Amino acid sequence: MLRAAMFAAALVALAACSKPQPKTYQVMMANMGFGRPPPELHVGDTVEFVNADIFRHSATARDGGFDLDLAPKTSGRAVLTHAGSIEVYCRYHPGMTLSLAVAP
Ligand SMILES: [Cu+2]
Repeated sequence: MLRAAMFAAALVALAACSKPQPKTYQVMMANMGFGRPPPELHVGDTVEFVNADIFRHSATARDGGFDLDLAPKTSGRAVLTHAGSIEVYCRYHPGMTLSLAVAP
């Protein structure tokens, strides 16, 4: 019984090792705009939006994947759940846009 449990635990550990570890990337929001998108994003990674501006902004995915409402000097996180191009905008300032390219 204990042996089987240990074997199962080893399998889980192996599976965890074979996949790249998810990473967290920051995207700044300042001067009424989004900063540079991270150059390399994969499914499972987290994007932390940091509102360094003096205005309230949102980081809203057009596909409905996430919608972060960020007061000045706050931040919020979104986990990337699918591959593809994610278009992001600010609900308060529709001219603020960002495109995230997410690899599988
Ligand atoms: Cu805004």
